[in-house]
Formats: sequence, C-alpha cells, structure tokens
Amino acid sequence: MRLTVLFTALASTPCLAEEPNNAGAGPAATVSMDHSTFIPSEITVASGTTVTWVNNEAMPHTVVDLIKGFRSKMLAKDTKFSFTFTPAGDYDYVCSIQPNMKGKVIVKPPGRYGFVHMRATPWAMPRLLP
Ligand SMILES: [Cu+2]
Repeated sequence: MRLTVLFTALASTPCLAEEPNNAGAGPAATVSMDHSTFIPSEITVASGTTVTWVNNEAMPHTVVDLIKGFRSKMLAKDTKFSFTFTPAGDYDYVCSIQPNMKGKVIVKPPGRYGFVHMRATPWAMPRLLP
C-alpha cells in the first residue's frame, strides 16, 4: 500500500518539463552568440550540465561571470567555450566587450530532473525487493 502511494507520487513528478531549452536528455546545452545577443538569453539546466557557448558571427564576444568565476577568452567566429555548472543557483553573465549583452543560466538541483524517475522506475522495483 505504501509502495502504491510512492509510485503514484513519482509518476506525477514532472521530470523534464522545466528545462525546455536543454536539448536532448544528456547533460549538455548550447547557447549561441549572434547579433550581439546570447541565444537563448536564459536557460534552465540540471546540476552537472555542461553549457557550451558558440560564437556564430564575426563580432568577437566573451562569456564572463565575475561573481561565480568563469571567464572565457575572446571568442572569434565559430569558437566555443564550455563550463560545467554544479552548485544550484542563478548565474548571471555578460560579454565583457559589450556589457549590455547579458545572459543567465539557472541551475536546478539534480533530484528534480530525471535522476529520481530513472532510479525508481516502478516496474523495476519488485525485482529489487527480497
Ligand atoms: Cu559581445
């Protein structure tokens, strides 16, 4: 009886609905730079996700978060910069060349993003029980 309640709760847990900008199921996301804009300017990812920025235009850009400590070098066209986000929180960053070129990465704790439903798949549980 208790197990039934647990499974019902897990089945109704939204697993991926809150990260619409994180393409695919793997822990990776991409932000492009074009028209002096980060695209998308705000993304929400699970803890442990590696975000890769790609400059798609001739104008050089940087990715700088002075508070949290990541900083790319100057990114020429088609150059990439990656950073893996672990602590949950909001990461505001800018392009140091154009300080009004801003972006944000929102990092959520991993428990809300699929690890729970993979570990506690209901049809797998009975085989684990004695
Ligand atoms: Cu820039």
